[in-house]
Amino acid sequence: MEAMNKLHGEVMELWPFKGPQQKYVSVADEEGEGQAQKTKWMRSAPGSRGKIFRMAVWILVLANVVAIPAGAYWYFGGRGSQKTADSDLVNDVVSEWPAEGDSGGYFDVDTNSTTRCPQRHEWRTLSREEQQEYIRAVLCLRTIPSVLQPALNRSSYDDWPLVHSHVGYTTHNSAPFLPWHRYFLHLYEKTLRGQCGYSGALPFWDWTMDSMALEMAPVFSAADGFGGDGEVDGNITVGRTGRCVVDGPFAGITAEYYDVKYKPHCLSRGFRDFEGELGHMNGQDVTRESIEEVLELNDYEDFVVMMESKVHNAIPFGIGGDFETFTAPYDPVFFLHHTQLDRLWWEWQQRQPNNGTDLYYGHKERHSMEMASLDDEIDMMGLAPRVQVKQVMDTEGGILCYTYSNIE
Ligand SMILES: [Cu+2]
Repeated sequence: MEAMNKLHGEVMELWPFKGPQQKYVSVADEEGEGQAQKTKWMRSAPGSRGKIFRMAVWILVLANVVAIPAGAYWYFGGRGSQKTADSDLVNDVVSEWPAEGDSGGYFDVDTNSTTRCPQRHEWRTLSREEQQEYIRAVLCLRTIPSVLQPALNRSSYDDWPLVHSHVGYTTHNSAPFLPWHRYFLHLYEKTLRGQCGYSGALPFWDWTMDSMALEMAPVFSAADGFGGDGEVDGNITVGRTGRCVVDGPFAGITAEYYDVKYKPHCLSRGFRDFEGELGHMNGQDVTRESIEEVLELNDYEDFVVMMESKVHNAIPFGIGGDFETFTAPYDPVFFLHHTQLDRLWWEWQQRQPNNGTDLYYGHKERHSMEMASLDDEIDMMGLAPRVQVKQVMDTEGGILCYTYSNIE
């Protein structure tokens, strides 16, 4: 137990806290470029909205909950969708969004379902063709230009770790951890569909099915997944155990950043368990039983804290390499992991009154004493327009339209 805590402590040190903007500036200087981006990404200092606002917010929220579900039609805009109260706001979001191609619609809409929203499925339940199609679309991101750093000749693939390490960073250890990642995933899914012709929904990795031996999970298959552990006996590239991923479709791809430092290196993993033994990961925090304990917490703040500190952290800790820093989205498994976390939040919401769409409490952002509100904005650093937290509370309303396949 002591060894385990020590290792956890070391991981936390790898997740340092400094002003994200300052860090970006230093990265840009290191490269001698990117000046134009700086001012665009300066975030305003948090205001000093008092707690007294919470009551007023609640009234607004209750009024809004009625209007939100109507917005679900947006996703299928152009297919006879209805104009709704939310659609103006959504249209604003869409019009600012870079060219959204027609991707031909989801192949996986559950026609037996009462909802028209597509279902996200577990990775291993996809057909081999669907898996290959998803991998193709993810790799396609490496061929299209970056939205955030076009001058640096980066690709769209680089945008995701950049956003996550700069603005996503401030949402960890605080209330927006779940809604921020929900919007982030939604944008990723939209980009795969709009820019890379992907017609499916985001897959998730239900690690509860692999908790006995996470390293054997199908997502790490070289033939049908995202490749496996870093090279056995390879040189350490990043972090304590990261070594180049040498099999599967992502072998040899370059990650430009590590955490917030410009440090081009091969995509790296370094599986390890709590004892520091390589090649193996501990799954006790991601068993169905331990997840169930977390899902039973009825208070949002208790829930989000446990989701992040226990459930979420177990996977980056075990995978190591790029995944254990804030540039984790370089590892494509990041998105399957977070989609699973989003699914568990969705499951938790369904157990609450009103589908949990108004349950949102805690600190507004990391290291902030200000309290969170459903009116808070989700910042994507210029990758996409800001939206309010309340717009992503319902996966089948507001700006979102997706659901998850049934829990086994
Ligand atoms: Cu994150």
